[in-house]
Amino acid sequence: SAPLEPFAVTIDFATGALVPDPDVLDRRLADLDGYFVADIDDPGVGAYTVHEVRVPPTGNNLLSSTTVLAPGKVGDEYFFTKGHFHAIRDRAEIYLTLSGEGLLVMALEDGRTVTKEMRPGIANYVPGHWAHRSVNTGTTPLVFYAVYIGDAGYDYATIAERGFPVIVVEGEEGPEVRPNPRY
Ligand code: M6P
Ligand code: ZN
Repeated sequence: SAPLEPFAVTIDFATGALVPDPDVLDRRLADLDGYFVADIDDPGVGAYTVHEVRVPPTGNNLLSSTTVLAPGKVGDEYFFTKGHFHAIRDRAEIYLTLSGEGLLVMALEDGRTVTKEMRPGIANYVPGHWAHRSVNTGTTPLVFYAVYIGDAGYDYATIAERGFPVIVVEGEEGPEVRPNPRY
């Protein structure tokens, strides 16, 4: 296909806002119904916003976005993104954290799980085949920039049905990663 024109976007590291910012997706707790162990009190509460850089979603392009994940908990569980496998399973992704703190939970289909710290300056590499979810364990928005292969696509169904093998909860001494009782 014909070359695209080179371009740039400006990223506000504190808010995740892009300039220009044509494609913004808002997720409320209502969109995460059934994802937490405890019931959601207020489905209207905002959970996260995704700001997407607009390029064609093809295998020769890199899609990218910022995600702004609010601090908060449902029961003992910190707010998280839905999480997904890529529809094309082997497609990889990089997360660069811009502000806040959290955990990146990654799981293979056989249930093997790896959890990595997210904080400003850390670039997390998510190889193909690993489902990925970010969790805000802090008290400020967790903001990160994601880059992934354009034709990766989304498989939400597996996570929506089974969840991740682990949950991240507030324990006595801070965040704890525990087995998911419903996995
Ligand atoms: C990151 C990327 C996006 C993803 C977003 C929210 O920005 O991985 O592709 O859409 O996080 O995560 P989810 O789609 O799982 O809700
Ligand atoms: Zn992804």
